[in-house]
Amino acid sequence: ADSNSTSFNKNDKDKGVNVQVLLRCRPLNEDEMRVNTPVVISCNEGRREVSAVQNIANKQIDKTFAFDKVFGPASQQKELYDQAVSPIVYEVLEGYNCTIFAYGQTGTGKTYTMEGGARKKNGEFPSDAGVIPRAVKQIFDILEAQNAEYNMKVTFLELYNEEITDLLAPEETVKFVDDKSKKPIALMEDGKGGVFVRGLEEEIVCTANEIYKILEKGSAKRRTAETLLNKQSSRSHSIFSITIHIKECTPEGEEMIKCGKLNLVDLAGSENISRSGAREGRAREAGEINKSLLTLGRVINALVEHSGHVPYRDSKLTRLLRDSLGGKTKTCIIATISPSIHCLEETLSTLDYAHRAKNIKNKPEVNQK
Ligand code: ADP
Ligand code: ZZD
Repeated sequence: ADSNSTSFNKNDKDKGVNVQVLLRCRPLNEDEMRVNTPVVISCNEGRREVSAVQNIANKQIDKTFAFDKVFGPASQQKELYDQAVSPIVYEVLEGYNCTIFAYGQTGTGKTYTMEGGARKKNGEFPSDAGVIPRAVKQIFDILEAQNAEYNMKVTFLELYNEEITDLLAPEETVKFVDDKSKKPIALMEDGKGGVFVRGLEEEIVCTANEIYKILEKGSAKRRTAETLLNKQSSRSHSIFSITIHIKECTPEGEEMIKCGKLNLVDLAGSENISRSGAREGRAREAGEINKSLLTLGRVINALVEHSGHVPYRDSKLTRLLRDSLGGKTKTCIIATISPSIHCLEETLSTLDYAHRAKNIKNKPEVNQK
């Protein structure tokens, strides 16, 4: 049965709900086509399988991995959204917290999948829009069709080298990094096992267009910060979150507030993180080890191996997303890969990592108010 439907009975839920893992393979780009780059990945969407062709000692050995859904190189943004993300948005509106991660090597389509093509000057919705703008549009379409009474707020942050940048904070905080006016951002325990980001700007929004403007502002700020601080964007994580409160009346006429939150996470490039943990040697010397990404891998390992201590506290990313990894949030991971032979080693590492993550179980709960 389709495990991401909402038709679980109570017993299923007590045992937990697996993290959903989707695999997306991008097409070869023009340059790769021009030089006839060999393709080593085949996607069978119907069987939900991905195979990597490996030539070892002149023998062709295929490695096949199964996922909850597989999107091949020809898959369009709308297809992935309608099949994989739209059901999650419905759950957010039912009062669940949900998280969608994009995981993969740099250049495989994480940002393309999460953000997609740029906003058009004529205001038209881009056909290559990614998960974030589509989710925003769907949320407002549904709420407006239901004539619902709601309020909504968004946050947008970047995590680079264990430092959080608020992408919605006023401009100056980026321009003058040492300025006294810089608002301190700190991760605080909320006393209930969760964390919150103290000092993070929360923008209250009423329309989809307001959110698009905020995304524009946040993206611009991210780029400025990258240039000024000489950041390498592939090493940063971004988290865009939407929190929605919906007022509802029970059949008895009682007022009820449903609250759901959607976290959309574009992770740093997964290269330099080996299958077992830190890549030794060059990457380590160059200081390229991403503490948050490494810890994410270790948290996943600890969860799937039930090895007792789960090192959530070892990085900001895993502290921020703790509830998405073994907690009450419904989680979906979109793993992205390239079909090229030149990426094979990293691709196998991503396939392995993503396949393992399928074994994480969460215990989703509706937020009660
Ligand atoms: P990442 O965020 O993983 O580093 P990008 O999203 O920047 O990767 O993608 C790298 C390049 O490949 C971009 O030019 C992007 O437009 C293109 N691309 C990625 N995925 C797809 C896809 N599924 N279809 C078409 N083009 C894609
Ligand atoms: N990937 C595009 C941004 C880029 O790098 O330019 S697309 C969507 C999600 C998060 C941040 C930005 C966006 C994006 C956008 C485009 C142009 C200016 C700002 C933001 C977008 C795309 C469609 C609708 C809304 C926002």
